[in-house]
Amino acid sequence: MFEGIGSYDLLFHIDTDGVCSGVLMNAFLERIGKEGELFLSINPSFSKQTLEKIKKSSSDTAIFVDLSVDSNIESIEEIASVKKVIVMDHHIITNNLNKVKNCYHFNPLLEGNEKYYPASKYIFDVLNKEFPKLVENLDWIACVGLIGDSGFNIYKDFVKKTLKKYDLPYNKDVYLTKFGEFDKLISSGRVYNGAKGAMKAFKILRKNLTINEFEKNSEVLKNWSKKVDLEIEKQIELFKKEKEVFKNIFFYQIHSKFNLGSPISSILGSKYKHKTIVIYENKGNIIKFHLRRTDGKVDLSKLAKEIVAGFQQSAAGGHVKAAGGHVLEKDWYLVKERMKELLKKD
Ligand SMILES: [Mn+2]
Repeated sequence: MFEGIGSYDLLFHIDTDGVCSGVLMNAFLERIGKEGELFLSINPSFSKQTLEKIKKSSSDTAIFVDLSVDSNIESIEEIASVKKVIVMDHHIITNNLNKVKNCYHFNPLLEGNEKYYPASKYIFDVLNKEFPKLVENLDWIACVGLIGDSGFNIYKDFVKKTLKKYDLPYNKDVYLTKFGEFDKLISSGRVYNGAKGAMKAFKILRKNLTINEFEKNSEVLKNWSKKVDLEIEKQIELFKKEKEVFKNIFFYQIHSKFNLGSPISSILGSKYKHKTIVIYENKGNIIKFHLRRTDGKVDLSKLAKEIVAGFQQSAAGGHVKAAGGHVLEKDWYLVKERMKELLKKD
């Protein structure tokens, strides 16, 4: 399948797992002599402009990693009418894109593998199986990505083994290991500056494919990360005072110049394991929300889809313990009420 590629566009999710997936794919394709045209860090529900850009680019293949674009089947069909489409993802599936002509859809769930499988680890494993020599020194990038997607507990042995391989110390608090530190650096791109920041993190990582080089050349990300940390501390304090409590749900609206929804909800999710954490932010006329529930008692992917169902310009998706979505601001009140109704017996 990869042999048939002439030139490609690469689209990746803006979080750590997405950036690492993108870098793994890009490094592999460079090593087999393929050139990329367009690199874009995007969200799963991408815009019309992005669609046009991909359609018009001179590449013959569009590759999407860590993006659940199967929920956006019309756009994928449009792209597949002019070029080959490869999707490598791990999110819950809405459509099997292998049905679309010219489209190749890889997802562990399509192979009957229900185990939680962050995209960067999945892509690394797929490539490593066929081309072990080409990717053997990229294993650490898969570790960083899977930590970013909260997969550490499931892939502890792989992370331990890889730390050892590079003579790095292990710590049972994974965020105190080198790979946990790198996850924080890469995610600070998105947090500090959205898709543009994620792109910056991608560019730095793809140019620095060894641990030492990345460590040395990630000053920009280190600076962003420091600023982000201060802001996170401030927001956690505000959360304690201002959160809205309903039964076992904690609602909190963030007002910040950074994109803190995802990191704040993850921190609070692991702190309050038996609460459903709902963090939301106002972005233009849209409310973006982030859900976390670490004890697994509520299926958040299902919940997220149920609460936005039927609302205009809405989207939702994710995993059992972490999910999110967006709705128009005018509908947010109703979405909240629906959530309260669905969780009133929890
Ligand atoms: Mn992911």
